[in-house]
Amino acid sequence: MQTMNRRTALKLTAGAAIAFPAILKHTRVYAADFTLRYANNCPATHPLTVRMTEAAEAIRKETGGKVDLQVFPNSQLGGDTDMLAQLRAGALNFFTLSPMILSTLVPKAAISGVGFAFPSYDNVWAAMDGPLGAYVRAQIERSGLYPFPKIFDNGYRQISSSTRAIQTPDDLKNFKIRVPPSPMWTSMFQGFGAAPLTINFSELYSSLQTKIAEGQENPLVTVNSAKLYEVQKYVAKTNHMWDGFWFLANRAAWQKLPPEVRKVIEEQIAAATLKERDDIRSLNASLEKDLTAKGAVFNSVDPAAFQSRLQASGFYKEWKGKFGDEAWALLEKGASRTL
Ligand code: X2X
Repeated sequence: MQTMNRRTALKLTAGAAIAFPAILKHTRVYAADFTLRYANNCPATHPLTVRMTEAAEAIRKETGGKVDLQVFPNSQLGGDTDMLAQLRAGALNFFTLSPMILSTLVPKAAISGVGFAFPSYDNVWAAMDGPLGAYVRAQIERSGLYPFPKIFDNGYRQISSSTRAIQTPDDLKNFKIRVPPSPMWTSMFQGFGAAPLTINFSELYSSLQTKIAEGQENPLVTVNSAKLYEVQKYVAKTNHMWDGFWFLANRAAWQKLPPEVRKVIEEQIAAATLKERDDIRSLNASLEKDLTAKGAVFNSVDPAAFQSRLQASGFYKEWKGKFGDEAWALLEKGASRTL
């Protein structure tokens, strides 16, 4: 394939005098003042990637082309643990990460992922946009990262399997289930009696395809956008935990940006977050039908049976001890229940 650099392209088109200004605009001859890199683990069609791509465009427009926010979706730059290291080193400016995986760096960040904590989205947003979120953000700040005020949604998580339907907690016995890298995730599935395997999302599809793992757990939006239905058959509607994505910045690089640039970015990310939350909520409600049409076999479960298995395993006692009374009290208040 023949390639053309920008200068050649300009020379070629400069002859067409009338079209020149329009071409200038579209070929972006002037480099941006700030080239910023954002990455995530989500496929191109996932609402997080869709809304972040829109936000990048809005930021470019609002800053008159000064800010070029480049979006690298789909674990293009590596798995979550790699991308977190890149963010800390400054190779990435921004990264969205599950609080549970972030807990490998900021242990208390995992508090929002305690199993069966939030009975509804009303509880989730009141807690995460309120006192619990503020507590976690203060913990994250100590690590050299800057968390944006609002967390994106990942969704309520469901268990899928290629080998058997998960109807009761007993069906999880010795079940080879992939979990993301995070001590509490491993502990939770050990509590159910399963055999959890820690695997980054970037390796999830292949681990299911090769049957290294029999199953996994993710919101339906992810089962659909990452095409996990191609390598999974059963989906149990466990809603065993809510999960989000903190929008994280490398703090040193963030603070170097002029205040007016930071303001535009904060506003656009906040708008993208609210739209993404709506997308996830409505998609998760409608996807059962689409996934069934693609061959998935759904079943409901009694969540209380799963939660009491966790209780009996000592999961809540252990994690309450690890998080401490202050964090636990904020979680219980946000969830409006005693755990
Ligand atoms: O790794 C996962 O399963 C995912 C996509 O849900 C997270 O980022 C936590």
